[in-house]
Formats: sequence, C-alpha cells, structure tokens
Amino acid sequence: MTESQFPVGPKSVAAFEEARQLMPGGVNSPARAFGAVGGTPLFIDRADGPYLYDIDGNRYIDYIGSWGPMILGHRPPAVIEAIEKAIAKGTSFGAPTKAESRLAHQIIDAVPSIEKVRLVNSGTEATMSAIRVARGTTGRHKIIKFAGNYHGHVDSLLVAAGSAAATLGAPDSPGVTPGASQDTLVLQYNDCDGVKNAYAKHPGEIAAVILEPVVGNMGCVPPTMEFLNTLRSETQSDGSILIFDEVMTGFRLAYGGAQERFGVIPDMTTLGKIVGGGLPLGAYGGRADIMDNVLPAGKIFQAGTLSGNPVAVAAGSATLKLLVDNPPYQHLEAMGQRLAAGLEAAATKHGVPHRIQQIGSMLTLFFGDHPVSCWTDADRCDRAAFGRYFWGLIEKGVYMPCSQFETLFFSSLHTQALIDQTIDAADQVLAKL
Ligand code: HOZ
Repeated sequence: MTESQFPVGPKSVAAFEEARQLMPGGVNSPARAFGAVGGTPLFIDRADGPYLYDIDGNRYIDYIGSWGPMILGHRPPAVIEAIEKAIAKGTSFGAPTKAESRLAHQIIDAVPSIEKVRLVNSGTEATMSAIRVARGTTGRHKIIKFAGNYHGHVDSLLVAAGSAAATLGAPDSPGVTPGASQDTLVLQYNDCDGVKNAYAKHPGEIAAVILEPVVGNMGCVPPTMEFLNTLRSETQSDGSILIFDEVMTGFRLAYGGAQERFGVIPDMTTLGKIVGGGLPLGAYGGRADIMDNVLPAGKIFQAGTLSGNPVAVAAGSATLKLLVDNPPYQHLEAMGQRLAAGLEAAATKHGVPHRIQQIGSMLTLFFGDHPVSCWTDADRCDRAAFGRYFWGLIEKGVYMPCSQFETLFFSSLHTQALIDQTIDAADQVLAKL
C-alpha cells in the first residue's frame, strides 16, 4: 500500500504530520505509532462504551481498550462520577488519604498473593520496584526473565523484550548499559528445562523470576501448568522470589488475576492498567514479610510524588467495585470463545495459515500455522499478512492492536452482536488476504 491507500482520514494525517515535528515518532509511546503495520496512526477524539471515534468522525469497535485498562468499556458512569467527586476535593495532596487504604483493601482482598501493597503510577514503576525489593530482600543480584515478555521500560528488564520493543526491532535497547542487564538471565517462555538448568547453574544467586503469567506482549501466549508449577517449585526450593507481572492479566482473567485462574500463587505481584480504571496507577505487593522491607517499614527505597494520587485511586477503586458487584468474567470468556471460533472458521475457510490463542478477553490471531508457546514461535509469524489484516479491519470499522505482538482486549460492553460483526468483518478481510 502507498501512504495514500491507507484508510486514514485527512485530519489524522495532518495531526500526525504536526506531532512528528514535536514528539519522537509523533507519539508518547511507541506501540501507538503503527510502525509494524505502516501508514498513519488514527488520532482519537473520544471513546464511548465499546467504541473509539477518530478526529475524522469515524467509529471503530475497540479491541485495544487503551492496551488493557478499559475492561468495563469507555466512560463507565460510576467511574466517571467517582473521578468527578475526587477532583472536586483536590487533585493531589502529597499526604495519605483514606481512599488509598480502601483501594489497598480491595487489592488485598482480590489478589491471593498480596498481603501488603504499595501504590505507584504505572506498570513500569511497579515492576522496577518489585525487582529492587526482590534483590534487597534476598541479597542476590540475578533475575530471570523470559524472551518476548515485556515488563515496561525498566533497564534491567529491557532485554529480549516483547511489545513495541519486539515490534519495532529494539528488544535490547541502546542506552541499557551492560552493567544494568548483566544480571538478567533470559530464558524461553514455557521452557521448564531452561528454568531447571538456570537454577542448577546458579544456585543461591537468583533473586527473582519475573514473568507474564499469560503473555500479552508477544501476542496472547498462555503458559502450560507444568511451566507455572516448575517456576513455583524451583523458586521455592532455591529461596528466590516468584513475581507475576499481572499488569495485563490482573482483574482481567479473573478478579484475582491469572494466579486465581491457575491456582499458582507467586510471592509478589505487579499490577497496572485495570487497577487504575483508565488513569495512571500501578501497584506492587506480596507477602507481608517481603513488603515490610520497603521504606519506611524497612530499608529498601521507593517513593513517588503522585503515588496514591486521589483521582487515580478513585477511578481504580470504583472500577474494582463494579467488577465485584457485577462480575463480567463469564461473559468475557463466552465472547472470547465465540470470537476465537468465528476467526478460526473464517481463516480455515479462506486457507489462511493461522493459529488462534485465546483466554478470556485476551486473544491473538497469529499468522502462522504453528503453535505459539514462546518468542521463537511468535517471531516466525507473517508480520506482513498481519498488517494487511489490520488495515482491512480498520476499513471495516474494527480497531485491533497495531502489532502481531500485542494481544487484543475487549470489554464487558462487547455484546454478542459486536463480536459477530467483528467476525463478519474478519471473514471478508481474510477472504482477500
Ligand atoms: N505497553 C503497551 C503495550 N503492551 C503500550 C502502551 C501504549 O503505547 O499506550
């Protein structure tokens, strides 16, 4: 496709031209730049329920959900009301509030591994802090991460990273010094022997293992139970800390996240996205004996001017309350399975090599006919075919994540009719692929 053939309105094209003069690549986060699919990003004017509206007046069924937070769709009235009430009292105090304890209660009640929690501003801060706490607690330096997993732009974790880092060809970013990453051991996801070998080679040296318990950042890649159980038993017997990065999966795959769904309980958990109800908020927590090492209870430093911000806390708290009062999880699973079956039938009918992986409201159509259980598998998929699929769907009013290596997310407001409309659109696009 030439630039003018992409189905993007003139206002978005002009807005991107302007933005490119002002911000690197025209964006404030690389995943948004459409680098993997070519063309111009759509500039968004507003969102409502399951829809996004661009500045040219086009409406799209939204399968990004702000990359995860919008599990209840856009602008849930109770969340907007909570935000408005909080704003009326002030936007930041730099002092404790009762609202923070309320959200802390909600998180601790929800997430099996969390006995104590610290609120921060983003998923990146949460993982960065959790790694420091794990190292400070164990007195060890090494950490294990998995290729294609993405834990935000933390130096020590920006090695073989997924998400935009993989999409845009910078899985090991310039600017990460050898010193920052020399203690990071990178293994393949779902590789039990790799984990056992690492512990055999470095007994008593590994502070923590961090992973996405279902990967969303190389497309949707679920773990095997054997993998999760191996991680739990190896970390336990060596005295290192198991960290589930549930920034994507927390409150999404179940109210208690992937750990509730799989029944494997880590020592620490990182949260972001849904926990902030669409505002910037992250959290990390875990066993009380570990969390009590954080300053001022303990000696491990971590702080933040806007941590526990009252507006973000209000949005997160209202979101979690809605998830308890009216759990969407059965609906999300049913719609996820319906979408997976519909896409499977369409891709098969049109002879498109594919693999669909879905769990709850996370799903990826991989353009390759092999199972995808680790980064090596994901990397073999046909990115160009994905790009054609993405733009074909945009033309039909369906907004998928703009990379083969990002899971889609949908919300409780994605009805059966919208899922079926999406399947019809995909059927037409796959027919011409
Ligand atoms: N970290 C997000 C994707 N895995 C992207 C965030 C954004 O670009 O908005």
